[in-house]
Amino acid sequence: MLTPLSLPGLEEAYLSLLRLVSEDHNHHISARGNDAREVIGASFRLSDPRRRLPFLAERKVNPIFHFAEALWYLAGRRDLEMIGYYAPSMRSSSRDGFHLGGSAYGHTIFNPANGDTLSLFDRVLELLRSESDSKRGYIPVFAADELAISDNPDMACLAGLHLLVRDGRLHMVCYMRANDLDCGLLSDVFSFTMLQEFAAVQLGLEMGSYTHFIGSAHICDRNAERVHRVLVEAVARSAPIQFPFPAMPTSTTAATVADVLEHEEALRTNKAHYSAAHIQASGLDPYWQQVLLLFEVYRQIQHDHVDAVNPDVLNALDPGLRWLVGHRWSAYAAALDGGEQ
Ligand code: 5HM
Repeated sequence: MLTPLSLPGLEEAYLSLLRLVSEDHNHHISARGNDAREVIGASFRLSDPRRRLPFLAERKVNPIFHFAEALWYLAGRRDLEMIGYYAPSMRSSSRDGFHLGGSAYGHTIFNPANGDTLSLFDRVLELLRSESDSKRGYIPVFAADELAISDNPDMACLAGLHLLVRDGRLHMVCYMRANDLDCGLLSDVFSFTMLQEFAAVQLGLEMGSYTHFIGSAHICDRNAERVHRVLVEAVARSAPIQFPFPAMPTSTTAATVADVLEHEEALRTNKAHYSAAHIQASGLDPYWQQVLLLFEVYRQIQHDHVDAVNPDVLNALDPGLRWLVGHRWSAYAAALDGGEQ
C-alpha cells in the first residue's frame, strides 16, 4: 500500500498508530530529555474528518481545551492568557510568560506577515477561488528562523497545511515534523480539521478528506502504561462508542469566532455566569451554543463550588460532549447528577 491508510475517524487512526509504535518501533529516543519509542514516517487519511473526537474511557480527551485551541488558532492568537487557562502545561513553552512561539499556529496562519496585507489563509483561499484544481494552496507554518533560537522551548511541530479543492470538496493534507501520538496528535487533528471545515465554509464547499503525515511519530515512555490500557480497552469492548459530530454552520465567519471568544473571555474571567436559557438566547447558532455550554461548564469547575451549580448547562450538552465531560470530570458530573455518574 503506497497511499496513506484510509480510516473513518480520528479514534481509528489514533488506535492504529498506538498499535504500530507499541508493537514495532524503529528507535528509542531521548530528545530534550523525553524518552520515547519512535517510528520514522507514518500517515493516515480520514474519510470523515468531523469524527475528530475519540470516545475512550482510558483516554479522557478534553473537548473544552480542543474547542478553545481551535478558536485560539482561528482568531490568529498567540497569548498565553487564554490558552494557558485551558492547558496550564503550555505555560512552560512560553519564553516571555505572555506569548507562545512556533506552536501558536493560528498566529502564523491568520495574520498578515512579510509585508503582505493578507494572511496566508486569505491568500490561499483567494488562490483556490481563482483556480480550483490548484496544487499551490500550501500554508507554511514552520519558519526557518525558529532553528536559530537557542534552547527554543516552542518550535513548531506543524510544517504546513495544504488545501486542495477536488470534485467540489475541500481536502486538507497536514505535514508534521513530529507528533506525540498520545497527546499532540489528538489536539492537532481536532484543531486542523476545524480549520479545514472553517475554510470549506468560507469557500462554500463540502468537507473532503483529511490526510496526516508525520516525520517522527512517537509515544513517550511516561505515557506507555496509559497507552497499554487504551489498547486493552479497544480490544475488550464489544463495539466502539460513537456519537455524531455536527457540521459547522455555513453562516460561520471570522465574526462568529470573535463573538464566541467574547463570551469565552467573560466566562474565563468569571465576569459572566450563564444558564442554558441565557446561552440559547445568545443569537449564536446551536453548534456554537454547545461550545459556550462547554466554556460555562469549565467556568463552574474552575470558579464555583459544585453545590452552588445548576446542572442545566451540563444537561444541555449534546450526548457526545456530555459523555466526554462526564468521563473527564467525573466527580463534578456525578455531583450534578446527584451521584448517578
Ligand atoms: O523537542 P521537540 O520540539 O520535538 O518537542 C515537541 C514535542 O511536542 C514533540 O514530542 C512533539 O511531537 C510534540 N508536539 C505535538 O505532537 C508539539 C506540538 C506543538 O508544536 C504539537 N504537536 N502541536
